Amino acid sequence: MKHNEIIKSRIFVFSAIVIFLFCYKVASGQMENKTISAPKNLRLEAADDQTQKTSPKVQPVVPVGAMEKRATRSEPPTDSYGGLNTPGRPEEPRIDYVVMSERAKPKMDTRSIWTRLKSKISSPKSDNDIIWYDDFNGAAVKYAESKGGLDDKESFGGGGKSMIALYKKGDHGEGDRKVFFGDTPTYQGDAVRTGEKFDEIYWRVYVKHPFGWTGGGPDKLSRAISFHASDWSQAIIAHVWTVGEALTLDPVSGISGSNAVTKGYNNFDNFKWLGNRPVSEFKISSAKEAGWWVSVESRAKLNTPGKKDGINQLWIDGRLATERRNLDWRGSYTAHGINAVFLETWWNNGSPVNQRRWYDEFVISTKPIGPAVCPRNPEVVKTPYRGPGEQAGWELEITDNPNGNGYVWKSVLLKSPRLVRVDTQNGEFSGALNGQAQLAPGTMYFSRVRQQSQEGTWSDWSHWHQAFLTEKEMDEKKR
Ligand SMILES: [Ca+2]
Repeated sequence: MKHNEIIKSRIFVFSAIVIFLFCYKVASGQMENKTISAPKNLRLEAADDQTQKTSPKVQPVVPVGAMEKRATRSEPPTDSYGGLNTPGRPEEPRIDYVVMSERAKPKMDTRSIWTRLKSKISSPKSDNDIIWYDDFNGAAVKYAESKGGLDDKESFGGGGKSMIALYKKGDHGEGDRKVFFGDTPTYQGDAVRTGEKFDEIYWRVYVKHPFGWTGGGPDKLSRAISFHASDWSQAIIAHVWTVGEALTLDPVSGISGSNAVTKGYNNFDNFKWLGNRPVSEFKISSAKEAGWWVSVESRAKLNTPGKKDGINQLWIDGRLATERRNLDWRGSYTAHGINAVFLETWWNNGSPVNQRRWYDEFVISTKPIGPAVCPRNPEVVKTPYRGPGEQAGWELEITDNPNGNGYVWKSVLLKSPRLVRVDTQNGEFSGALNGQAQLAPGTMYFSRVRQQSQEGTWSDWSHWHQAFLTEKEMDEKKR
């Protein structure tokens, strides 16, 4: 009996072990199944990654002379700020931006670079008017002073970055860039084009407000300055400021006779304000014009010493928006020219809400700059659809005469979400360009656009806007 009991207990133990092993195998099999099923995709991704490493994708060959035909540019996101799903008509759209010609982009004068490198090269190229250029796309453009960051989700022309003008509720704003040049008595070590004197400059920046922008315009956008002392005393200022939702010019003189009389920065007591006017008709900071990149170009021309012939002008979206003539900006003072330009964000009373706007394509030049230069078959990008349901299509027209009714190109009903190339596939050239396959060289054009909902309801046409220049023939030869 004792022997049998031992055998029985051994059988029991053996059976228990077998059952245990069986259960363990099933359990571990299930676990194995689990662990295999979860990382299956990861394994596939790894395999794909490996494939890409070993056999890179063959890039399509772009035919020589067909650089503008890169219409394969990917569509921009349909909406960065949330769509507007409301009944009724679609909102009146805008052209957000145009894609710039790479070869016609402004190039900073080599004198600027040489000055900064403190090189002794002494025969500067004299056919370049650009004192400063920054597309904020990440190239190392070093400012004497700067605050605030860059946004890689917004850039004029798509791709790249822009400067952020950041507003927290109740704050005056954060973000600035200060450029010193010519005969500046301050920041000489960080200045460009030192040893030169500038009595006239142009400066341009693209400005974009987001959909939903509120509170009107921040008071300060930019200013050109003639500093006359190293303590930042100003002889002349050309302010580009805001009134309500519009822009205005506010020129200031710190001169009496032939002497600069200011002491220190913003020495208001010794300023002669030449008048904060006129206000632009275009309301750049209105809700209606939010959502697209607008070109703002300014000009300051000091008066001939002793004469009242100074000029201050402002162009918005390619049109002269406001101007001052016959200014006595500097009396007969001649010791310093214009030697700094600041981009600014200051909002006197603070922003009513948390928000941001953007600056891009910043140029300072000795000659008129104008809006961005595009290939003669430009790629044009609409603002994201805002309206009931989905977008069914949209239409674009291009004109060289924004005050008339005619157009030189009209699109077919476009089905792409936002981007179109102005060519014979997507529309028809007419009027002065009848039978052509491209826009004319070296010409300024404007665009207007409308969009249609799924239900077939059209928005209003936008006004003529988003001015752009086409490449000159000399640009086209830079292939
Ligand atoms: Ca940019």
